[in-house]
Amino acid sequence: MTTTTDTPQTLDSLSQGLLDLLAKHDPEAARILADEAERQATTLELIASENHVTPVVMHSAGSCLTNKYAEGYPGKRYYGGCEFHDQAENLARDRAKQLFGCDYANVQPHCGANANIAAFMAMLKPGETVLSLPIKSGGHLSHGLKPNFSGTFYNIVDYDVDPDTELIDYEGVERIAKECKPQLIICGYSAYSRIIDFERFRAIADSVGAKLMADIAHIAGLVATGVHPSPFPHAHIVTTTTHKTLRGPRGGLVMTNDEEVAKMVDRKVFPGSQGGPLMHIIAAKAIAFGEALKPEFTTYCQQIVTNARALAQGLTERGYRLCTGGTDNHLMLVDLRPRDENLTGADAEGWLESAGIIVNKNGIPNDPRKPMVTSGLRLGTPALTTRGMKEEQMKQVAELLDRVMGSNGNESVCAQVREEVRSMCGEFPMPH
Ligand code: DSN
Repeated sequence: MTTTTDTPQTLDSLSQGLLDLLAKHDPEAARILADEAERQATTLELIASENHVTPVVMHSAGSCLTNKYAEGYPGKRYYGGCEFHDQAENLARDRAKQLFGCDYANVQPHCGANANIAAFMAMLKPGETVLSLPIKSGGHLSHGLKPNFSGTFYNIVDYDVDPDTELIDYEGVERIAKECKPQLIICGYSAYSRIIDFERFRAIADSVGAKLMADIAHIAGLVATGVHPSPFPHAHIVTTTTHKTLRGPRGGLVMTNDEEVAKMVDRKVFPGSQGGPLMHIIAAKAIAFGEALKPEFTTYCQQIVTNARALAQGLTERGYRLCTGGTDNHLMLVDLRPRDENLTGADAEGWLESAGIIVNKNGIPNDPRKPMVTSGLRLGTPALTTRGMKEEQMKQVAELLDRVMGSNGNESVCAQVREEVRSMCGEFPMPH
């Protein structure tokens, strides 16, 4: 068992203070938090949808605003005592609008899936048709997976990536849209490494009288800083999470330029699908958006992409195949089979974790293996870039990844890599 005194020095002072307090108050919970802090500080985080927030964002997410009910919106609450909650929500809304260059923002969704529930309810009647990319090809479960609310209450039609290039098949999207006449077309993905052509999607939507929804959960930070083109003015509605490349607290956000859509979104978030907003998280969103408006955040996002390209190159040189041939953003989908046809994503994920490298297995387009096995890994650079790593470290990470996978998870190789990872993490501490 790790005690709080074993917590790495990279822990920020407020986290250390909390752990000290908790060690007296609830040692069992203190141990869990201390162990997780140590895990994060001493491993390489390559999950494309994760990041390390700054201490101010982290601790604002645990502030006194958690004590308050504030159902409603600024100036129109169902509870008294909301003066500062109104200010916090207005600050978050104004900064979101400034960051993404749009007219309306709802900062209340608890997460990305909740943002998408509100967006579906605002744009569609139950049973209407949605054209989207399925999860097996890089889409998200809230874009139409059968057991999800989206697949349960709406008529979902799939488009796909081109089987040869693995790029979005825009001609296919257009052809299927003309056939199925959807009310809504969704673009924006969880495992797609290339630029999304929002303008082309809008032209397709217009040609069939559909609305366009862009879910920029993964690329939000890149969009906010101009490192990826913006879905505005093309999309009628834009949803996102706030905790991936945007590096805010875990949460969701819905944006639009259309006043009527904005009114519907507000109604569908509250009371449509949520009750009391998480005001502590909304305050932390405001603070994270403030960070993202600073010039250094643009430099950070540019480095995320530079790092992704360097990591991609390192893996390609070692015999792995990158879906679509590479990356334009923060992530890459790695086909493991050319390196070793028996290598699975599930095996690689387990071996790498034992070596201190955290990844997720991920199906590749037309993957013959099941989703819990897969032939691929999805890797992303937002978290390592937050720690200050650059191209040189990405080459090193590619070498470490290959050493583990090339050894078939050999225990002594994993143990040796674990030590090298620990020492790299010491050189590149967590935000503190
Ligand atoms: N689960 C997230 C991801 O990893 O991409 C999407 O919500």
